[in-house]
Amino acid sequence: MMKLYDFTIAPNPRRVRIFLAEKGIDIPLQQIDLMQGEQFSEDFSKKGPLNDVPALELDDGSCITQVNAICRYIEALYPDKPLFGSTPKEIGEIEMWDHIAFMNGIGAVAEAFRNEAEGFVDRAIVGKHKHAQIPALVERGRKRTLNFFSDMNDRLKDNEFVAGNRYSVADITTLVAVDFAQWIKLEPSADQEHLNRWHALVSKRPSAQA
Ligand SMILES: N[C@@H](CCC(=O)N[C@@H](CS)C(=O)NCC(=O)O)C(=O)O
Repeated sequence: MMKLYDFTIAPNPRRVRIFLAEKGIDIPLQQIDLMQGEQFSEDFSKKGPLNDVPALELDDGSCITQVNAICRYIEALYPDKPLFGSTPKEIGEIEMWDHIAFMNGIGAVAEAFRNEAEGFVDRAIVGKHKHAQIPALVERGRKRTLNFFSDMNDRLKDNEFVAGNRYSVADITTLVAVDFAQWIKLEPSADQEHLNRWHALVSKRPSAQA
């Protein structure tokens, strides 16, 4: 029986929950309270190298961490309704846009948030190593987030979904990035009509509630 280590309010575990919901797969969840520092407990430290969630525990007790790795494992187990594409071109394009959404979307918001939030002193980078907050990165992260909105608005002008004409894991990562931006009080502007059209569309899918 697999188990997913999760923290409901955190953005990265939500990516896996949405992925599972799209696939119609139910996996028991166990909360790791990041605000209480449970990710640094002796037990959870054995689960993966970065003390982060999500982490997927397999039947043999081993764990896979990192959203992309977990979702690829699930996709390999349950290839129906592929979310990483079917043809070589689709696979390449989905990977490309998923990576962009993680780096320039989730990465940008995290940069602004973690370098400012009080609870993240010396925790500006995920993991057990201490990294001081750098105040200048707050403004940079915010600027990068706004650039991400603008780039995705351009992308979605001629594409129904982020990686083309079908819903994929790149939509999941982009949705979570846009919603995560609320943590730094940013959202797409009203005139970013393509991004707003797409956001309303993917938010309506039942999986978005996961
Ligand atoms: N690159 C990682 C990102 C995971 C990540 O950043 N997880 C956050 C929650 S959204 C975390 O576990 N943070 C632990 C901490 O802040 O100490 C992945 O793909 O899974």
